[in-house]
Amino acid sequence: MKAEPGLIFHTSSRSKIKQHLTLKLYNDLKKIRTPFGYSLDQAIRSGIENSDSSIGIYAGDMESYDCFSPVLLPIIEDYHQLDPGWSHKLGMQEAVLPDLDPEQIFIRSSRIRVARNLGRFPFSGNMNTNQRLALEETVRQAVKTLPEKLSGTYTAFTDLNERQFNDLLEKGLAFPKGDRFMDSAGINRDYPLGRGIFTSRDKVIRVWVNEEDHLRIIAQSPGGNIAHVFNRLIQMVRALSDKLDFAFDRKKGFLTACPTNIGTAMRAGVHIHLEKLEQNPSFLETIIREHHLQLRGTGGEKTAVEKAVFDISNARRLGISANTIVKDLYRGVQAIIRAEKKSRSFSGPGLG
Ligand code: CIR
Repeated sequence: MKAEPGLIFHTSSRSKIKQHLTLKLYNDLKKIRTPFGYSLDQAIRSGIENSDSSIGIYAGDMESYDCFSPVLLPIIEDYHQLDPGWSHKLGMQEAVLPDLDPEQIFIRSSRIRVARNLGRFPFSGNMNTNQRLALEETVRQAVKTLPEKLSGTYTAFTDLNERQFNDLLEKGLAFPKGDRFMDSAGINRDYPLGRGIFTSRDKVIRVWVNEEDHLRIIAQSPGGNIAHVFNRLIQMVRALSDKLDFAFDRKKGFLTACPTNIGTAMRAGVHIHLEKLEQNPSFLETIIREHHLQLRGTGGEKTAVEKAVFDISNARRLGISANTIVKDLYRGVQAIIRAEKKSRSFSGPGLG
């Protein structure tokens, strides 16, 4: 039988979409259009064009999750390793946890982000220029009326000259154009138009507008005070959800462009310097796995580890609450610091 043109995934591809999209399923779903006109061919384009995709599918709106559920659900259950009867778990309450690294020896910074999308707009890869600008305007108005303790400034990237923009990029404040996976999905279209960043006055909170998701709400602070970062994030998420209607499903949680992010849509992590454990990767991996964490390179996804600074964050996002994610991270990083301290003391002073 001749394969449909849209089904020619590269033979080397190990993506979830290749594993789960049978020809029959493709034929069943190919004529469907979501209310914002998104098709399966658009959804899987990134996986076709990038043979090294790990997932290979993006949602074009919240309805994509219903329209393409015969292929998206198995991918979600496989990626998130869900048990039968799984469901999003509510629970995002202020936490009280001592600083993980009060002497600031190991942890460079703590960062927690959630992704949010607005249900009444198509998602990033499926937006036209006007929709992207309208979304930006909606967010710009919403952040103007935040309570005093959350207030700050919104900067549209197109309002900056090249020097100002590069300066923000270097400081990690602006976000660059997305990678080739996002490019194939249409997420980079019109960049930097319609993109911008809100920064709170205390600089702990940032909101990226129109990156992979409509909003990435981020709280970040130097050191290991994870509870402080989490609590600031919660305040901002609550304030914004009073003003904006986030795409949400009772079973799947918060809906995002990439199915790997649905549920809590949260990544909670630290940048941590591990000069000894770097030399013992299998031991580090064991602790990471025990605590349901994930190791990434210094610059995040698909980057290398530089100068022994690891990005360690939660591997689970769906089927557990935001508070459990923070607890997992906390206990995991505690165990990692204990192991790193032990290895440093075995080497003796001045040897490491
Ligand atoms: C891919 O399929 O490789 C890209 N679309 C990126 C997937 C994103 N995230 C992930 O694996 N956590």
